Amino acid sequence: MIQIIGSPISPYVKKVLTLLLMKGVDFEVDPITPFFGNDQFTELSPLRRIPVFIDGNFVLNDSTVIAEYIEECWPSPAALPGDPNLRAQARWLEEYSDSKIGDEFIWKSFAQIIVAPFAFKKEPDHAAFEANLEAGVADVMNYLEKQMPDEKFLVGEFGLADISIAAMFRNMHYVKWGPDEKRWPKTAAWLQRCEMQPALAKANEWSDALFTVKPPERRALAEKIGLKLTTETVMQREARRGPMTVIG
Ligand SMILES: N[C@@H](CCC(=O)N[C@@H](CS)C(=O)NCC(=O)O)C(=O)O
Repeated sequence: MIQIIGSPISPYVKKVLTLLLMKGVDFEVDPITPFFGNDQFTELSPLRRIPVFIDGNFVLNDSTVIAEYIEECWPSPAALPGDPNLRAQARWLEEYSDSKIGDEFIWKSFAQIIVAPFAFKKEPDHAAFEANLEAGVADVMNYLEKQMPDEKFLVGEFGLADISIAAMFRNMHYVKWGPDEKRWPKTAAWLQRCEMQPALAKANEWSDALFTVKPPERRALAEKIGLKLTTETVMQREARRGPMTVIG
């Protein structure tokens, strides 16, 4: 049985869960927040980041590496286009999402407002968050609006580029921000279409439910909402910074 370590609230975990759901692959989840991982988590994830993919003794890190592996093992339905140019474009959009959108939506927004106060007892800087909505976040939105098609999805059928980027928007929803339909109409419409796709809708449903409780209670809630859990967890109670942590 495939195991995924990481809470569905993380957009990088959500990317992987959405792909597995879309391809009908069975999996179990250990829904931890990376800052609450124990020593075994460090063994499995040297950067102390989620997601981690485990299949027996085979362990993979990084959502992009995991997504490529999933695509190669379970090619249907395809998450990347067949045409090499379109495939490369989809990969670029995934990379833009993982790096630039992750920086603006996750580190400067979600992590500052939600994660830092809970995990590291650090007061959120609301002024910096608000200022960044008109700086880094608006830059991302202006770029995305130029990439958006009038209908359907970013690179043809619903796939990895859409999943990676749409997952990031859910974390902005948790800090009570959404795309202005007048300013970025194509992006707002595309996001609605993505969130109606069954696999992403299911992953968002799990994430929304888990977001209503604090990390220590998430495992119990995950079981109630129908996530298959791993028998063991790599969670501990005290928060720790990882080698890549940029908050706290
Ligand atoms: N490039 C990585 C990024 C993963 C990542 O940053 N995950 C966050 C959770 S949203 C994390 O584990 N952060 C912990 C840290 O950086 O200390 C991927 O695609 O998997």
